[in-house]
Amino acid sequence: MQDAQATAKMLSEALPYLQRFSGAVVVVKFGGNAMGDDAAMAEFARDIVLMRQVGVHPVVVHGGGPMINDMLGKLGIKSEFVRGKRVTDKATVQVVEMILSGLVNKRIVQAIMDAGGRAVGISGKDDDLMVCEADDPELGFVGRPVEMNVQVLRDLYNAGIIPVVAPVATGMKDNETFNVNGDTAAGAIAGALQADRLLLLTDVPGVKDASGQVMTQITPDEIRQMTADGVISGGMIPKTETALMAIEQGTRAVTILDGRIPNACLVELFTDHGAGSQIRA
Ligand code: X2W
Repeated sequence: MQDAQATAKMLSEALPYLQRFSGAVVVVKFGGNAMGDDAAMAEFARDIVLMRQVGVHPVVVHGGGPMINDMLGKLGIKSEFVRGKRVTDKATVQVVEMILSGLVNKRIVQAIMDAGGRAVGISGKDDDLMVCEADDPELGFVGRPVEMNVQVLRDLYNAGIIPVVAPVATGMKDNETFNVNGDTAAGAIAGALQADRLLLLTDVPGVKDASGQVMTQITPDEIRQMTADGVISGGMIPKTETALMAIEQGTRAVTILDGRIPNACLVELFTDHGAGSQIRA
C-alpha cells in the first residue's frame, strides 16, 4: 500500500510538467555510447513511449559511432576522427549507411514497438529530410545540413508515430551520400522544427565550469566565453556548438545530459530536479 501511495503521489507531482509539455515537440539525440546493452535500449524506448503517451511529440535522432567502428574493424577498413568527426571515404560511407540506417535504426524502432509504441525509421535521405553539402574537404563525405524538409516528421508525429532518424543524408548533387554527425543532425532537426526541447543524451553528466562543477543552467554567451577560455573542450565542443545552432534557429532550450542515469529523459522533463546542463537564451 505504501508503494502504491508513493507511486500515486509521484504521478500527482508530475501533473504541472505533464501539462506544460502536452503537445510539445522534443527532439532526443540517442548516441551510440548511451545505447549500451539491450536493457538500456529497452529503458530508453519505454521513456520515449511514455512521453508520447502523455502527449509529447518525441522525435528520436540516433548515432551509432561504436557500431560503425565494429563493422569497419571486421571489414579491415581503418578509420580516424578529425575534430570529433569521422573522416569518411566512399567505402566508409557505405558502411555508415548500412549500420546507421539498417542495424541501429531498426533496433531502436523495434525497441519502441516492444514498449507498445508505434515507430517508423527513416534517414535524412527520406523525403529529402536533410540535404547536405560537404562539411570540410579534409573529411570526405561528411555532411553539413543546408536544407531541411521536416514536414515528414510532423506528418508522422501527428499520426501518433514516433519518427526515428538515422543521420545519413543526400547531397545537393549527383545523389551523393553523406555521413552526418548525430549531434549535428539532431540540432538541425530541432532547429527546423522549432522544437520546445532538444535533449542530447551523452555519457558525461553535463557541461562543467572551470572548477569541474556541472552547470545546471547556462546561457549561449557563457558557452561562447567558456569555449574561448578553453573551459569547454574536446568532445563537448560539437555538443555545445549544436546547442547554440539549435537555439539560434528557434529551439527553446537544449539540455546536455547523462543518458546513463536511469530514466534520464523523464527526470529532465517531468521532475523539479531536472538533469544535466540546460542551455537557453
Ligand atoms: C558519425 C555518425 C554516428 C554518430 C560517425 O561516423 O561516427 C561523423 O562523425 P554517435 O554514437 O552519436 O557518436 N558521423 C561525421 O554520430 O554516432
